[in-house]
Amino acid sequence: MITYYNHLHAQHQGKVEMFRGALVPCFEVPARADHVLAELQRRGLGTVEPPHPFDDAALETIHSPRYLRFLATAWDQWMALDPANADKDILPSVWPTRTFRTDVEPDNFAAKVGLYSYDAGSPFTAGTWVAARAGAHCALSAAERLVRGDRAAFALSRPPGHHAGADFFGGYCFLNNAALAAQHLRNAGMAKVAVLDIDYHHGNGTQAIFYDRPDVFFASIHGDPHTEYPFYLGHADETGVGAGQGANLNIPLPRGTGFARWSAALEHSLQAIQRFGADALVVSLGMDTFEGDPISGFTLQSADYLAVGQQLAAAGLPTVLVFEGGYAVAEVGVNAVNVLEAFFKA
Ligand code: SP5
Ligand code: ZN
Repeated sequence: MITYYNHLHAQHQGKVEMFRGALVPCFEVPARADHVLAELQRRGLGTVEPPHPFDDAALETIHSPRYLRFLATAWDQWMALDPANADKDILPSVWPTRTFRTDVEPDNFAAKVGLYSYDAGSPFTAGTWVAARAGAHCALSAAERLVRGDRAAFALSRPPGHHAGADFFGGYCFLNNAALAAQHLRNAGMAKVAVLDIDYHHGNGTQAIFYDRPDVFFASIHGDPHTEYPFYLGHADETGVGAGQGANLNIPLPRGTGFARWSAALEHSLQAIQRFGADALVVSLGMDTFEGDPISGFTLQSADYLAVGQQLAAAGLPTVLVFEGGYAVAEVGVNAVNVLEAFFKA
């Protein structure tokens, strides 16, 4: 199995995020990806390469041109406000909620940041655009391997992607890597693609991107949004709209859920994906379902991830795996590579 490793990921290094009225150190840190890479190399699992280049039109298959222009120029706009901004992250502080207009892009920079985001937990830094774009290229490169006939490929990148929508960032995510991979498979001629999101948090961005589409099935197993981030999407009654009706499956589970129940939800999701008739699978591989995760509430153990890899492999579909969340930094390498090794050996 080939791994496309985002060699530029460390250029995205947020300092602080908002939590309960205070700015606290970011959970989404460069060491996360370093640990996964080190564990892959320790076990000698497949080959590791940097992503292939793609032009920005590839990103427009999912993201709006207006949003991409914002991401590409945000840091320069920030620096133009005050040279002292070099030492600070961009964090949004104002948003257009219900009754406000979102069709007019304001000139004010803080207002623009709010237009293109939905939380104050996702700092935008000097290297965020460069890192996120290379990460998207990892996902596109991995998808291209499936087009060329490979059984599986892994996009090892950060920042993660599944909370990012067509025109907004949030949840530590800027470009939706899994959605880009799925669309790349569709454009290459695969008629039906499924995205299976097993990050602890609901993949609101991916769901929103494909919600009205019959050709991309989205399934997600996650902490119940009544209590868990991202709160405002991910309920079980969200089943798709219009032509996409029936092509969205949410399985919210309560805090404290362990592997027996979680694994049954995975089996249920994979059966739905089989019934849908997917030609390929994109897995949003978040490792924040781990018991030791500092911001999440499920209780999966490291050894459980071997069984996850076996379950995914048993679906028998060409599979792109895209790294998402997982904040127990010391364990994230072992846990992620347990999935990959079990998948690879199945
Ligand atoms: C990709 C991904 O996993 N994004 C998750 C974003 C979650 N952001 C909100 C984090 C809330 C932090 N709560 C801290 C609880 C400490 N006990
Ligand atoms: Zn997550």
